[in-house]
Amino acid sequence: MKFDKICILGLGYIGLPTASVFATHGLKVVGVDVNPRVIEILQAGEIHIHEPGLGQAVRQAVESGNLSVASVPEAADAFLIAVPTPFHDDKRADMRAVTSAAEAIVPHLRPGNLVVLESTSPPRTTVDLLVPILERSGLKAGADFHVAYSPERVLPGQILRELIENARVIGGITPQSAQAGRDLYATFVKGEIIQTDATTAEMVKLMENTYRDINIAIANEFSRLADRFGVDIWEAISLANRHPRVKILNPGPGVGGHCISVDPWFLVEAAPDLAKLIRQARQVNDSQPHFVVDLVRETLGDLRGKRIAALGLAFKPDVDDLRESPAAEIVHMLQKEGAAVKAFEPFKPEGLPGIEAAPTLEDALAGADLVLLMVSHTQFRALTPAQLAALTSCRLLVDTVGAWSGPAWAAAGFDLRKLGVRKQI
Ligand code: SAJ
Repeated sequence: MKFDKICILGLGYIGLPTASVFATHGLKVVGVDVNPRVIEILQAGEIHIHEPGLGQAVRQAVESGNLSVASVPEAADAFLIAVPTPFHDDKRADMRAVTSAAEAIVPHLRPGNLVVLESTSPPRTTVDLLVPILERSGLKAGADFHVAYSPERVLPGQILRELIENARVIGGITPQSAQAGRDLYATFVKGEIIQTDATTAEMVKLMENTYRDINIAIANEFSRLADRFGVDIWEAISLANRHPRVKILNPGPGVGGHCISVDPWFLVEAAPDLAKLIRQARQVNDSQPHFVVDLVRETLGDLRGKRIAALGLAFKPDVDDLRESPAAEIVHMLQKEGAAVKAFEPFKPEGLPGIEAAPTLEDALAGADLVLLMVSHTQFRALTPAQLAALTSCRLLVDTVGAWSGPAWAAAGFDLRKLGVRKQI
């Protein structure tokens, strides 16, 4: 199938890079977002998210004349849905954005079109939710138009490279739909393109993130065990990983972001009787912030009135994304115990409501009783003991991400405590 024009619904972390890549590969792209602020920012030549290289990619796409933005969809050869699928308070998937995107496509759907869902969704969403909405057009899915599910698999921070290089799974509601999806993504994907059915593709995506969540959960549980037994978890992991078939991930303050901390719940929701290990892993990772607060309390004693400099609020290194961030949760928990926390997040200096944001590292460190490292941003990891010592008189450090190590810290007068390492007294 040949595609000249594509309409992309949702211009967030996935939709915007995808729109710009399609546009720079020669397609006419209409990017649609329901948020007027996003449209305004993009029309002014700016972008609303931080992702390395994205600003330039969007500018190039707009300058090529191939990318335009709008608040409603219009007729096109293909429609791509890349809207958020968060969860409700009870951890059930919130599919409202997918539903309204599908509804917005209906008036523009024509015979021969392709509709692709990229948003992470519970198993069977494409066939049970998306298709019935699209068929309100009076057209028959699979016969009159194609429908496919294609999970995005890109890593925030590396999106533009991974979009092009990663293997892509395309699940069609029919083999012809999968083939149409392949024809579309072949526009820019250099990785392998694998065709399957829609529900398998949905399940693949959920399995990938659940697999990672469970592997991080075991690393976090190991950090608790190491602490109990007087073992340095960072050393133990690096030794275990010398085994040719072992690759333990890193413990940390918890699992955040809008993917790994969310997606496994879609499987739990769909089959609670079967997804027991998945639920347990989620609970382990969700409870990790408590272990960080315990560590801070053990180090500082009663937290009332104590001043803590929190380094990092993002959900992971070198991104500006604060969604589901364990670091932010830890700050709130410390505040509840009476600590005065000043947080410095270099990628989002304004921080979050309810958290005192320090505009600079120096500002966060001023007068601190303890420095709490929660995100392994390059900038923090690169700090030497001498540099930090010059910035603050505080000598009490808690590192929850294994970024700082070695005798130089003690030599510079620091008392460095780490998650998963019991201080031997
Ligand atoms: N984390 C750890 N320890 C580790 C690795 C990560 O605690 O060893 C934490 C991070 O700090 C972060 C969270 O886990 O809080 C998730 O970070 P991540 O880098 O593992 O993953 P995401 O959420 O940025 O992106 C994931 C990726 N999925 C997999 O690696 C299987 C990405 O490929 C997906 O496209 C993305 O989810 C998504 O959009 O679903």
